[in-house]
Amino acid sequence: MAARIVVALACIVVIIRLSEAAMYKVGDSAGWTTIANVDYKLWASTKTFHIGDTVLFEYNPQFHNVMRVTHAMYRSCNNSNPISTFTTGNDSVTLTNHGHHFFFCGVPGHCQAGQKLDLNVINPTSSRPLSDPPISSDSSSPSSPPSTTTIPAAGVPGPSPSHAASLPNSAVAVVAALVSCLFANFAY
Ligand SMILES: [Cu+2]
Repeated sequence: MAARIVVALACIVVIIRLSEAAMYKVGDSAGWTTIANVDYKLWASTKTFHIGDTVLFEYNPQFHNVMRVTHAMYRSCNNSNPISTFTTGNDSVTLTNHGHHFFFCGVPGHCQAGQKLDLNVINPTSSRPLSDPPISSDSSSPSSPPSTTTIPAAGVPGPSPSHAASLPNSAVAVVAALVSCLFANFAY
């Protein structure tokens, strides 16, 4: 009985967080570019990303693109086999799972020039009271999981590179969370 209440409370917390999903424009006013010398690592470190949040890449598609890649590809700026590629110049990506999410511009030289982004989405189930503050661990931290290639865009049909997909996506996320929470509750 008590377990059910705990699960139900956890569900409520998760759902409230999902319903407060935020949209972040990568690089703020500079957008996704090489010419403004934006420190995307610094940019990401000033934010706390939650599941359901959306990041928006705004750029001139004549000069840039967005590739979602694994940690290994990110480190080596290897653009040969991206997980997904976005090319519209106005690409929003909804963060559907916790852990690190790696992106860079696939135009030769741009990743090396710093047009790369490592987002860490915090794990809602591991938020403990005060014991360890949510440090925005950098990509080189030894505590990062070995291969966080958990990028199956949970339940969302396709890596929709569409604009204005943020609202429906977060709505889907909320419904999915509700269903899975109810499921978990009944499984007890
Ligand atoms: Cu570029």
